[in-house]
Amino acid sequence: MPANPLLSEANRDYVAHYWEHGYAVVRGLFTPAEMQEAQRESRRIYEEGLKHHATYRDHNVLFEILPESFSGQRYVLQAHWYAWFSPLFEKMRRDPRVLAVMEPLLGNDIKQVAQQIHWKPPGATRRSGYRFHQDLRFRDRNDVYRDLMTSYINTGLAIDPATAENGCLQVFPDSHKLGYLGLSDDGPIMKGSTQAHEMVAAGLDPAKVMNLELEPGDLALWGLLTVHGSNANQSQKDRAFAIQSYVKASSSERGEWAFKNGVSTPLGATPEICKYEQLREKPGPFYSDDKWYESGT
Ligand SMILES: O=C(O)CCC(=O)C(=O)O
Ligand SMILES: [Fe+2]
Repeated sequence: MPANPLLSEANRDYVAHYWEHGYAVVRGLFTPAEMQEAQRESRRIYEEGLKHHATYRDHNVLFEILPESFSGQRYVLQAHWYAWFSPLFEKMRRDPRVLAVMEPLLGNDIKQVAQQIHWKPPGATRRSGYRFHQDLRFRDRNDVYRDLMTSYINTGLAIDPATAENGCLQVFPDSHKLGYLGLSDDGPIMKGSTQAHEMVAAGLDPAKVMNLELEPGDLALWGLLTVHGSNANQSQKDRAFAIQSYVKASSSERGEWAFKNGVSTPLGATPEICKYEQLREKPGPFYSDDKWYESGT
């Protein structure tokens, strides 16, 4: 394949790495200046989320709120599909550099099925970790998604520096070769932590876990079968991480177009079904009364 001029030489073996190990990191996809702007925009989105007393949904837009009744202060843990009110992130989701990364894996007809910022506000420690899981858990396991590793790719763009201390993404290299393991299928992933015996029972060696420490602008990639998670934030620095999931358009009826025949494609007039099938019957806006964060440790 001809070298892609949008990717630096150091970044050109990520495709082989993804195949071999189930994840990859592309360094410096966006510039420091662009990321400073993205950090400001991420804070603006956070402030927007803080206006909601509880988890809020309007079509694909969602703010996941940890309310003051639980933590003494209100925190925003996630925002979904902010492209609907953030022109900056609407453009970044379909930036030509994203196509350059995705094209060797997904081709050039690509839809996006998730867009989420995950914050780990220092005061929200008890609910800022993600137990180990495979993202296949979140998808219908029918034939909407075929050829798992190259019909669907998850990407995580570091907005803030992601470190071991503030709960960077962690992966089990090569775990995509093990099939679906059912990790954390017993409850919410944003609660508690995966115990070593659970990893061992699933055939994983806890010593093999890898921290993906990232600078702003670095992009991590992982597949539907790659075991990953992250620790709670143990530092005083937040970790804004922008997760975007891309699919080969021919293998998914869902999603918003990102690249149509290689052409960057803006959001249309109305939202498409992405993650939540309920979008059709219950588009919102509404507040959720799910208090998933309350029980347990
Ligand atoms: O934000 C993270 O560290 C991981 C999130 C994740 O894996 C997920 O939401 O599926
Ligand atoms: Fe995940």
